[in-house]
Amino acid sequence: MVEYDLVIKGGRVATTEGVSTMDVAVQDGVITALGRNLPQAHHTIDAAEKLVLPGGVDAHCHIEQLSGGGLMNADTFETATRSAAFGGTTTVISFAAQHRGDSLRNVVENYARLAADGAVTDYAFHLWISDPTPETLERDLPELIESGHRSIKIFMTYDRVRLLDEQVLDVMMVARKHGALVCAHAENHGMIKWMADRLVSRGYVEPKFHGISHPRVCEIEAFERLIRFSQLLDQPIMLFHVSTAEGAAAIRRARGEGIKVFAETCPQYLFLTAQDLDRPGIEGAKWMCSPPPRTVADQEALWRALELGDLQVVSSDHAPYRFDESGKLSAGPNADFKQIANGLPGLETRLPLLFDAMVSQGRSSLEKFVELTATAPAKIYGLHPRKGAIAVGADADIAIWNPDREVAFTDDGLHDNVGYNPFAGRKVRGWPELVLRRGDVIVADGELRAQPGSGQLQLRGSSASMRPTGRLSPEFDPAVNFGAHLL
Ligand code: DUC
Ligand code: ZN
Ligand code: ZN
Repeated sequence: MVEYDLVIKGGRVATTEGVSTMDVAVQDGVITALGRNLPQAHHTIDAAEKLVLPGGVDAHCHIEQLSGGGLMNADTFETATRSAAFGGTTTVISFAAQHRGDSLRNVVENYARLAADGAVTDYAFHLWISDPTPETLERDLPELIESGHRSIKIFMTYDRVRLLDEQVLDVMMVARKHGALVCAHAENHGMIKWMADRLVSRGYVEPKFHGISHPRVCEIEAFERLIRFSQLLDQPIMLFHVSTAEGAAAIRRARGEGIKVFAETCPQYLFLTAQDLDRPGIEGAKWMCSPPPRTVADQEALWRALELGDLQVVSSDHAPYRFDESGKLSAGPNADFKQIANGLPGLETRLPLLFDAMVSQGRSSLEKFVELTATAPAKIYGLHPRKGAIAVGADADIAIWNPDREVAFTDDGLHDNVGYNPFAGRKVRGWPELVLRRGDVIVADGELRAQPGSGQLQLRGSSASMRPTGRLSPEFDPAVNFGAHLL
């Protein structure tokens, strides 16, 4: 008797808990059974010798978005999510980016419309706040959080978008009241601006000096500052794109103190260094991102921090700009580093790079790979239990990997609209050959099989990661603050 729409037969199925050979049955886009010798289905996929992994969840990517510097990035929802799908990712969280003067409600409506037209993966939005007016804080933000947009992004640097400390506290207070996670680009603004001006005024203008203008201590200072805000208000935070050993250590210490801090790093901090920007002329612009890639010792410290759980998530921070006048060279071929857009494409390469390092080369385990790239981000951002795991009741978002397939990255092999690959020249072993989203095959035989607009918006409930610990700081505790009620 035919019971299921689809059975994926005989693959090695991986969760954060282990790997075992079994069948996966799918009905109406949802995983309905896991086991051996499951009955017949309308469709069967033979996964013998293959790995059956949850589709990746990429929780940090910039899509069809105006940057902090005011430049439109190169990808639409269609091109970015197409690229994600080819790389085995089935859910992305990008930004609904409020710029000053924008109504947050309109911003979210606009991004939702763009994604509804173009996305081929499922998607959610971080609410990017750069204009915390009373209307934003008292009306739009609470309503949007309660309606399922459960994460907020704030910047501590970039002139056009950064918030002052007291504005950060205002945003955190709203998040606390309504149940959202506050994610941050945390770098010290003054140090960066001062260093950049000093470098340029002395003629140090090439892309490699971008890295020097973001001293490692500016990450450490801003992490520490935001951690203390989190402690003061008992509001959970997520520190984006950790790049330094000392940054990871600051997070480890804070977590040891019982402060609810989560943290992310990205492939560029695990695989690139400052030397990658040291190219003739302006070519180093291709590797310019903020924070900048650091040293091999930092890479090792970040890997260790991921393994120990100090850092929980690896996202791409896909921020796509072409190496031409529409993107990196918008200020001309002789621009100084201050005039060059920051960011790298990474939606498609994130999973293969990590799989190769963690699984093929044996740095870690398949279980940990699944955790960092799918299960942990789904849980932290409130997408669990629908997303991020091969489990009964979860959406059938599945990537079937050939663990032996070798791929050499080149500049023209990706499916985004960027035109170069910052990891070109590297070889990886392990590739997602067949990708399903809610039970539908969206990538097979090197071809996209999904229509633009077939991705769905994922509204989220408040998750455990978003809840305060309940340990009030003394200044917020009426028992010791002379009875003041401040929450
Ligand atoms: N830095 C950011 O802060 N955002 C996008 C990409 C980058 O390099
Ligand atoms: Zn950032
Ligand atoms: Zn970013």
